Amino acid sequence: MNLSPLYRSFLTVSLLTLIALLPACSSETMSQSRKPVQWRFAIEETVGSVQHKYALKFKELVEARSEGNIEVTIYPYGTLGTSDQITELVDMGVIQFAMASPGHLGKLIPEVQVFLLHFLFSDDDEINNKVLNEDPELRETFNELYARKNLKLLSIFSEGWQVWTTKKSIQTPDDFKGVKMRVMTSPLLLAAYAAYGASPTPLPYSEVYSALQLNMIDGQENPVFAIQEMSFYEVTDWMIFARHAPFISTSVTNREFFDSLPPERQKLITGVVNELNGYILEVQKQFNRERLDLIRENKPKLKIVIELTPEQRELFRQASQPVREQFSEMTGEDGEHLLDMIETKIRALEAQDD
Ligand code: 6CS
Repeated sequence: MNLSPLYRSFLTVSLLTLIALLPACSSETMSQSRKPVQWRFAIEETVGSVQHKYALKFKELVEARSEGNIEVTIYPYGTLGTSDQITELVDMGVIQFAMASPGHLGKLIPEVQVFLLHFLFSDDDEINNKVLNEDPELRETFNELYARKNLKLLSIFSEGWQVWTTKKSIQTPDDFKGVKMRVMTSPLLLAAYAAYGASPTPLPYSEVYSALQLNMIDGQENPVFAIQEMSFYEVTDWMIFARHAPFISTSVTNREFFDSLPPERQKLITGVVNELNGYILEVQKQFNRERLDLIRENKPKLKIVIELTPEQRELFRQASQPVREQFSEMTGEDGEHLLDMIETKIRALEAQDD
């Protein structure tokens, strides 16, 4: 396999860390020895990110509510591997908790790619949050899809709007012609950018900066906070807000591990993650706002388009519609039903708000 040196060293570090972890693998039986039970939580982002804040709050609440009987260790991105590898570690039970973003998880659970469709979600994050976390029918459907892969879905949350950083100005679908756009690894994202005429290039998160620097790609998308902390703005010239899709992530645990827990521990976990939904919404809004200011300060020359005109957005919306058919082809009737459900529920809540 032709792996880049960065990726090769990344894999080596992951493997070594994994080996170091294995003998200490936690289990509930360890609680009998009065030592706190170890729960491991891997995130797909670095220290200081939205996912890190989520994991820190999870740790704080779980440790306090278990009165010191549980200790949570957080593994930031880069310590255990790529998103795909982290999901595998949860499936194997090596770690108990992780973030699993649909941008990567779609390879394993195609239906979660509904979260990647452009111009589906509401401009109002509270509405998206409500539909994704409080609608029993939708949650039941997703719970079942995750359970088939030995995962228990804990929560679904937005980390803010995806924003394009590119080497050239992109304001209409025509501008995307021939642009090598980095996407996460779920197949639907290839379809989403091919629909605009771009050349989508799937890459793990850790390789995006150097790929931009070496001109192997011409652009990428991520929420503002991630663009700042991964320094993607340093190696691009434009930052464009099209409000085409939110970056949605999910937190998960190993299903067998969760099912083996006593009911009060299960309740502890579900109580904490439910509480985190409102918390993380405020965190992401604050991070995305503050870090845009930091980017501006650090690179005054960056051309920032906030945001495309309604007419330009409409061109993208129209060009994105055929991708829904590709989603249906990838997921069959169940996926179509899921898409219908989400769309109907979001539009109904929007209508109530008007
Ligand atoms: O672009 C990515 O691959 C990553 N972006 C974010 C904001 N979180 C995790 C994901 O893997």
